[in-house]
Amino acid sequence: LGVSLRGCIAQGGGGGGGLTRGSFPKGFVFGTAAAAYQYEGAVKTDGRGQTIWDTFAHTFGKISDFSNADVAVDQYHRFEEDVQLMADMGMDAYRFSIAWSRILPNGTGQVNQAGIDHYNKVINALLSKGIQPYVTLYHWDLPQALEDRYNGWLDRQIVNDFAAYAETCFKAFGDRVKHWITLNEPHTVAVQGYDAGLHAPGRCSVLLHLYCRTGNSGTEPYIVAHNFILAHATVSDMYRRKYKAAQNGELGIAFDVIWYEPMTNSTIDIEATKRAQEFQLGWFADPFFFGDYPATMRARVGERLPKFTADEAALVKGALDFMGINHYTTFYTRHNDTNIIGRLLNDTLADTGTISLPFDKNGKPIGDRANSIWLYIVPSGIRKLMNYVKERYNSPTVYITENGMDDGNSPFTSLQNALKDSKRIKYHNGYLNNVAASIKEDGCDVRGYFAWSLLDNWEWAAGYTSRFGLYFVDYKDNLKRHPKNSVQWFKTLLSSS
Ligand code: PSG
Repeated sequence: LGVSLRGCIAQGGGGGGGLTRGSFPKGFVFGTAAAAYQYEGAVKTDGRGQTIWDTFAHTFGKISDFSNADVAVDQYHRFEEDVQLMADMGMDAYRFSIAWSRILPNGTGQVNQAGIDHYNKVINALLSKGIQPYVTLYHWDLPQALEDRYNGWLDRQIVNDFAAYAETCFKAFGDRVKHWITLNEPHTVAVQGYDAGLHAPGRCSVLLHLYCRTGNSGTEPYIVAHNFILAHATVSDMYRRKYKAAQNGELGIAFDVIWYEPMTNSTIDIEATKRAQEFQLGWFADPFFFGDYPATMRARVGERLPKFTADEAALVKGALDFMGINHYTTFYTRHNDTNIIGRLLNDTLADTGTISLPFDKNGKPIGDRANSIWLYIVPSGIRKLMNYVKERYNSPTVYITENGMDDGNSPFTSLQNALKDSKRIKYHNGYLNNVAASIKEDGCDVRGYFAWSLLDNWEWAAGYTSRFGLYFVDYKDNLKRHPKNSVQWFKTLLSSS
């Protein structure tokens, strides 16, 4: 607790904020994280096929600032400059994603050599600066062809097609890539893409189909979740059988996890808090450790929750080499079984019988807010989460695959002021102090930490209104990158011993 308290108090302005490399075990990996569609742009370059996010972003009314990521921050053309920015900070690793539709423009079939060439150049540029590639295979940009052919993740055929794509990547890049994140946030995709309809492919049945043309919020999230789990398990099995011996890499999933605290100390709210977490992390992680979904989910979702056959359960159980955790915030949870709003807006939330909010029962916010309406700053949450993971899953290897906060994108903020991101420094200092404590004091097996994000970038349905970068991107001046103060803070930390 001492460490986490100090973490909250330290402003971290002096660089490192008391933290040093030595606060973490030897070999602890520091990196930044990114994703293809949010960064690359060049959506029609070198044979890239269209994706469901191109389609979604170009559908009127889906993106809050009416933007799209056709250009994004142009990392497709500027990766060399961006790798240098990472090297300047002393980063050990870069987590980025491969766009499936650059490798296989139609999702399956003919491999696009230009796509392979591109990622070879990126990987080699990183390695030449001593930066390890942590590669995400799927960060939401499904080839549109597969959505058109069989509704993408809703069809079991996706498991085979994803495995074929993954195998292409292992063959092309596996000699140099030793850490693979097969899937980014399958939970976010299931809920936002198929229940609330706020993310591609924008399917839902909430609000009497007024918001989404098609979909079924009560069933589809559970079906795509099942296929995500089988997809990772199938890829893991294939990698272990055919590539592991020669390449010796590791495969994980990046799970999105909000930490939940009970809103009151009543038994009913404490039970609700456990349930909310089982419906979030447990939904996707339990099958890999226990071979099935949490019993609470089976009880509440009933026949809508798909079942694993005995063979599938055996394939899934044990198929994670490490757990990636994308963690940003903490909410309060209370029991809520007459969930009218849930039933109207979000069926999987209604199924939980809970409601989670960033305010306590008196309306007091749980912490300082960032720009995003869901992002409240609660550094102690990450330590509690690491301990929860350790207890529930018997000390798995964990990487924090994303952690960070955003500022707004106001036209009235001067460049000079936008670079003064003391709130971001305080955020990373607070969260990193708690990660360090979870390792040193609590014995959690956390191996690395990736700040979201290297640069400001295109924040999905929030478009360019949200700035998560350590580097500021000037959208009005040729996407020029400018270091925010947090860059110097990381540099000081990473050059310490
Ligand atoms: C993750 C978690 C929440 C909302 C959005 C995300 N939450 O706790 O309510 S998305 C995730 C994603 C990355 C985003 C980043 C920031 O993997 O692509 O840009 O976080 O939203």
